[in-house]
Amino acid sequence: MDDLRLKFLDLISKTESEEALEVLRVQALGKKGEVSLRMRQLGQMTPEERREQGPALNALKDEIHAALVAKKTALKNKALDERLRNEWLDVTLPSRWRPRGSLHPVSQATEEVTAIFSDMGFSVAHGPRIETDWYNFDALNIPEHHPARTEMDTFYIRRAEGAEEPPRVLRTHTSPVQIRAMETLGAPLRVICPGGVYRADYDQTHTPMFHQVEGLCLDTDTSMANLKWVLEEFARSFFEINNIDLRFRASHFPFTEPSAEVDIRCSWENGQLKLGEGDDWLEILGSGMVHPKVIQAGGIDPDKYQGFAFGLGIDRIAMLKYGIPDLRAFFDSDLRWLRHYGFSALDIPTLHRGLSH
Ligand code: 2U9
Repeated sequence: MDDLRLKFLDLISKTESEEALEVLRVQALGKKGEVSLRMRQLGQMTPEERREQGPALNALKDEIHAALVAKKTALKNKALDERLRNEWLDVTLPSRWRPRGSLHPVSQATEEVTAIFSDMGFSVAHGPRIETDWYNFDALNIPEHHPARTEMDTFYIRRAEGAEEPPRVLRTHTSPVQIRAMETLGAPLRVICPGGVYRADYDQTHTPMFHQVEGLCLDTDTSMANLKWVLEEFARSFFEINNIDLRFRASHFPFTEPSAEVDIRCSWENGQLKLGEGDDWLEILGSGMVHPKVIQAGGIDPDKYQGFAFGLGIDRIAMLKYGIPDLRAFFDSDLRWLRHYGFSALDIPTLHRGLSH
């Protein structure tokens, strides 16, 4: 019995894993284990022998069991110590200083345009990209069969045969958002509406989805002079050049009367575009005094309020400002392009810090 005791206590003390410890337990105390076998032999002994051997065997069984439990606890503690040594984290280390992602030039330009117009007292409004043809066309003085409906290469939403609901389109401009703003906010009103718009057109300078910012200012005493000042101030701030020169060219849009397209003075030297100098002109936006029928459609009295509106392509002015040559790359999701032309998400444009520095 002493041999058995020494053997198992020695084996248990040398064991290095919980699995090996379990094998030892079965070997000693399991049904067919060596200690259990001895217990079973008690039956064949004389009563005197049994009286002597019985308690000794029970004590051996308890001792081995206690050694197994103690060793198991020691192994568990050792494993925990090991994990604590390896799996540590220094929470006092500084966080990664540069985010991996970057802002798309369209997002950056939208933020910059918004900062400029916010400073002039314009609020920002958003609206649905799927619109009824009333909000997209009729309310903007573009009646059925008006050529502008086809000129805008409209995507129509398919309707069930004999459907009752009005025809719906992917908005071709953000103008419907301004109709909705007139309905909900009333006049006086200063609002800009940035967002994606859709036209069925695809070549080097057109994509079927692009981005616009449109602006609307309604009051009792607004004129073309206010429009000119606002757009000049905008161009100076956005392109970050002081000697900006704009040219207002008479044009025609159904929603404004009179209407003007606006060009910016520029020069092209060795393929390099410079704004504010030279003898060339580059078209950057469209504008005009809002047509009385459009003010009426927005639920506002055109005899009391008048105002101006303008619209510009964000993708286009982003290309001009950041020197991006191809519009289609805007929508390719090419990570190398995004890394090259993207902006830091932490550089939020503000007028006092400089918009894009
Ligand atoms: C309301 C009243 C008037 C918005 C305007 C333009 C002129 C214009 C183009 C610029 C480039 C579209 O992205 S583009 O192709 N836009 O020329 N947009 S006036 O006039 C409005 C809008 C809403 C209620």
